[in-house]
Amino acid sequence: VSVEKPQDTWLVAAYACQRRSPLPNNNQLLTDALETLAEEAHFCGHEGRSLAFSRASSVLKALPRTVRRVQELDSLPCLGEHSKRVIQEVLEDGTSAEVETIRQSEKYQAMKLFTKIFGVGVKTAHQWYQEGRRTLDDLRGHPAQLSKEQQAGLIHYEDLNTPVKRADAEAIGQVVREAVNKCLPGASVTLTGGFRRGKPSGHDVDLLITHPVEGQEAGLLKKVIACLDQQGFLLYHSIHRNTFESLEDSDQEPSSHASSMDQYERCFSIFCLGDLPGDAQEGAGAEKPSRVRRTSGASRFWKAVRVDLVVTPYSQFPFALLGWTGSRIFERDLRRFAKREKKMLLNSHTLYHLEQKTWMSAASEKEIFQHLGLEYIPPEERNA
Ligand code: TTP
Ligand code: MN
Ligand code: MN
Ligand code: MN
Repeated sequence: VSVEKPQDTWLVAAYACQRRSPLPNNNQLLTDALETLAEEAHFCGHEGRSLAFSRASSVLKALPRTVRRVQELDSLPCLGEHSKRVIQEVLEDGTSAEVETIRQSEKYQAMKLFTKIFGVGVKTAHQWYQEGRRTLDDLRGHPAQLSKEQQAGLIHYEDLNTPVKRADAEAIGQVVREAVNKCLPGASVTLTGGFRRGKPSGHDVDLLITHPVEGQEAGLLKKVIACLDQQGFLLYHSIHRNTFESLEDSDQEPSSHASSMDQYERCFSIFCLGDLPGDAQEGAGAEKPSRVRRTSGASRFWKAVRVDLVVTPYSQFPFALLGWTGSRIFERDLRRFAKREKKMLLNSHTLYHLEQKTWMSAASEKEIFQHLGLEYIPPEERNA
């Protein structure tokens, strides 16, 4: 919670999960600069440094108005010397020489280009950079060296790097809802990720699937995928067991909950979202998407869209919802707060009390905040 004090300084809590971060960001110029530094550090494998810049940026997102003078920052947490120096530069000159140098550097640009390919992380991008590759065409020349995922990522590069609009996200949600209900009546589909936080657009569509009768959701993902595939909606898909732990900071995870994890599956996919002129006439739902087979490149009525599907048992639903709504910094700080301040381990399945050695159940996100002794922050204010 940030409160503006009369002497023009702010009180901002140290953990992102204790702050309200609504969407209008009053300090975009500053946060963009800090996020470039965070990204550059990430590209170089300096995760601690990257996180520090991300946290600094996140703090500025919680401020109720635009920063004008660097002195206003004195009371704020998470702002290191380096971040403050860059902020000062941007405040004075409108731009930071360090940030501009990074943005124009060959390495940053190549890393940025490569990591925007679906299925490519920093490690792969860096390897390609070391091998002297710089463009997408450099990669297209060696398709055998690419995973299936990366090949799909290259084919649909332009579409997948065009922001997905909310209407498209809702339309895909509806398509998935219909498929899910065909496979398992009574199951629900919830739009999570950035769209649940109120963002008008995003890089993908995150959907969470569950059924109120625990256990009914087992095996559902495979059926839903088969159903969607049969209807021609899928350009690419791969099913994984939940891999949150390996992607995120794994040091904060309870070690044994394998049995509950077996039912927790996710699918990375690329949807074919289209509006056939013919289909639009079908009914009132002009928004209703329909797949269109790829024919020639000339005039297209379809677009490739990244979709993440996650199936969760009902008892874990609030944890999954909280875990998949983000933002990433908000999630990170929830877990860090739980561990450091409450001696609890939080992930997208459970909350575990380390000292009482008990799992704490929750029927809603609100109950999870309560267990953690945190004021409830609605999704629209989790844009940390
Ligand atoms: P993203 O879809 O990566 O991000 P986003 O929806 O906030 O933003 P964008 O509009 O760019 O899509 O991730 C959404 C949330 O899902 C994020 O808070 C973390 C969570 N998540 C997992 O739980 N497991 C994973 O493996 C990944 C990649 C994300
Ligand atoms: Mn998303
Ligand atoms: Mn996602
Ligand atoms: Mn887990």
